[in-house]
Amino acid sequence: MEGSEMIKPDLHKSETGVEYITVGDIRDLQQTDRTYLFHCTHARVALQFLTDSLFRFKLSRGKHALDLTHSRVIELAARDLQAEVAVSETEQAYELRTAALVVTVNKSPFALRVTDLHGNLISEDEANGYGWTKEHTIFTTKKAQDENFYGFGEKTGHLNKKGSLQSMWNTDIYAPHVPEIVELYQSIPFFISTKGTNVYGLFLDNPGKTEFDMTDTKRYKITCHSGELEYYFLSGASMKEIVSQYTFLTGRMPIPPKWAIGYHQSRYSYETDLEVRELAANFRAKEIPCDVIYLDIHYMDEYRVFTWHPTRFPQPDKLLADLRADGFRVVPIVDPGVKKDPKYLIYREGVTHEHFCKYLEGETYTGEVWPGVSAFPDFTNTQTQQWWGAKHEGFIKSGIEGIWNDMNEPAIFNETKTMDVNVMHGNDGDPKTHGELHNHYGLLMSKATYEGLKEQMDGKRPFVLTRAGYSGIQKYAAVWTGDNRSFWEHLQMSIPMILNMGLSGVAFAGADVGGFAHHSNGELLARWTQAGAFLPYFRNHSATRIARQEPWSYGETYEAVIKKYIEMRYVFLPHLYTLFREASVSGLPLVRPLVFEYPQDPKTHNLSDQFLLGDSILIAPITQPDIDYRAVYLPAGTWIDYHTGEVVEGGRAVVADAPLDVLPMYVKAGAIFATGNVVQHSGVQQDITFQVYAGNGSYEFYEDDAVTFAYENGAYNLLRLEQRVEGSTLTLSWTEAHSGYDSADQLTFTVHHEDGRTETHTVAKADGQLVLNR
Ligand code: MIG
Repeated sequence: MEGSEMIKPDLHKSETGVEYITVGDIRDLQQTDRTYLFHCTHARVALQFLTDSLFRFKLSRGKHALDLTHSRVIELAARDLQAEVAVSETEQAYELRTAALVVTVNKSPFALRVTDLHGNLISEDEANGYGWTKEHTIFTTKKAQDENFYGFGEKTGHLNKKGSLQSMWNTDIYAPHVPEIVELYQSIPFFISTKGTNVYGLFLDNPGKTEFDMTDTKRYKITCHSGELEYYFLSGASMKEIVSQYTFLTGRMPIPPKWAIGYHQSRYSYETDLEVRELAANFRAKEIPCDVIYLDIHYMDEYRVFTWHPTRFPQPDKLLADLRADGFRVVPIVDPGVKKDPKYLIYREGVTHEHFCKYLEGETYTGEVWPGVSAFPDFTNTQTQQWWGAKHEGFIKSGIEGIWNDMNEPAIFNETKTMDVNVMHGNDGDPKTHGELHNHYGLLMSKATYEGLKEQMDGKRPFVLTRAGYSGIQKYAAVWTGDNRSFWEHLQMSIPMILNMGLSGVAFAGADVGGFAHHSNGELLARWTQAGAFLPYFRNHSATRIARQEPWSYGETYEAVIKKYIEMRYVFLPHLYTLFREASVSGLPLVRPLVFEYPQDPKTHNLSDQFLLGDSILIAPITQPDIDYRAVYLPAGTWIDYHTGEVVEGGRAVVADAPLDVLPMYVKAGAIFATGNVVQHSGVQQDITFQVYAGNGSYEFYEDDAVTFAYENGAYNLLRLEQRVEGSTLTLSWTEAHSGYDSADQLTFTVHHEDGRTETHTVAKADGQLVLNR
């Protein structure tokens, strides 16, 4: 007689007829200090609590021992944590209880159900939701029809990823970025789920190809093409808490040098010394602020990395010094491909010291990129990272402080657009195929670059810009969104893309302003500059053989508008810098979708044609041609039109006036933020004015020397300001929360009263208080 053993669901054929093996039932639970290890019919599963609200899940198929080493992207501080967990057992399940969560682990079949301490459901796996075929490991969890999903890094489409399909495989996509393109240059396998007040995050730590299918109404499915299933489950009371935990796990960005957050000008390519000098002179003559000029691939000698073209840039040191004296920094591009040329030192060293990616059999892998046949450094080895980092020595001696990493998916000119997935990576002694580690390549190149620069820059902060990346990229580089086009649709799309990157830990992101490929035009460039001025990374870049895109390219009317908004960038620079510092401490993004601050308001759940800078300045860019008005949704509260001072009650949509020179902006009553006078580059000291919008609120203003790491040793100021309105008075008070950097001993305030009046006062910092009539 056959018992019910025969119809157990742990070994069955999936709908496609492929053999699908599931984890099966729990046979035994073993607890070794911080790990709950479940021995199941066909697998072992480990659960580890890093904090009360954050646990790690790791599966090992078959009888393989579980490798519990954390991947390289998990921060050291997160690796050794352990929460207090109480375990109990019933006939059906084990229950793991912390001070924040209850994880019920069903025995037959193995499945997790996560609730809060009051039994409110946070997440629940499908029965037999963990399984694998020969090719894939699959994980399915229940979801609600009205569940929202955010994050996923650099993706096309709208803000809310519910109902979408996402795939993670760093890809160089030149074809227009459209919603059906699900793989771009970055892969951040992390999302935030929200449903009512229930919020959680899931980080799938897998650098191979992975897919997230949220299209089904009842469940979502995660597929890994390689590696063992490993994820971190993050719970918290708000999206803010989830982003904060995620960046605690994968790291936060250091404060960038201030010049890196100014206005940047690029082109593929400024081809000669003379062209660069003329460009710089033009900015200064026209008094359009600019901090950085980029050198794209033409500066190199036959595209050999770490070289200069002998006739186009005959005297790089002289050029860089002259530009520096005029307040400019120069950021050259560095691609990973090293030209195969036995006479070329970098190639020779790479081969001799085994720094290049190889096949298992020992042959160096080569692929075609700009320099022709090229070899690719194996950045998974620390020694290779160090070698590469050290190669920036010449640049640093010439005064370069920033590097632009491109083509680091890696992009290779062949059918698959990348490296052969069978190439091996040394991986510091734990060899893996390229297919298993693909999405780490760009991350590790930028790590090598950042660390190499930092080591050699004498205490100055390096700046790295990268195209490819993975979770944790925020520690090393800013990210730009690659080859967009000069389409209004791409201006539109860049906003949710950058917002979702911010929710995925990458606070320092931006798109090519004006559009990379395709001809731009004056109106598009003006509108794009308006939006870009308030997004974290602000660079105008355009492709070869298309219309020029410098601010003055489309006539005086447009130039004036573009200039006005680049100037606005500098007016807001002290505030932006403060927000960058906040992001470096908390991991929270500078620019936020409205849902981040107003999650209870359903109108915000997929709103991304407007965004918040910090928590109180609402920016509503124009993203269509020939429009001089638009609808702006103002969440509950009192808002002030930045341009007219008009007071508007929120909780509704308003129509904003937006002739070409107006970017609709609203400030929340109670806000305080720092502004500066217009300067031509960030190296000029600005006079600070605090803009105070009457109401109740507070602000923490940050300042330091803007370029060194001295702040790590306390050389910074943190001024805490607060305003209270009561009866007929507005009381403004401030204290120095930290004082380690020499700055002005007077403070200037411009107070914007509810009735539209403004008044400006300069007072001694030592006063600590200012009382005004409302
Ligand atoms: O395949 O270096 O996305 O910004 O200008 C083109 C030339 C290679 C792609 C980058 C773009 C850059 C271009 N690069």
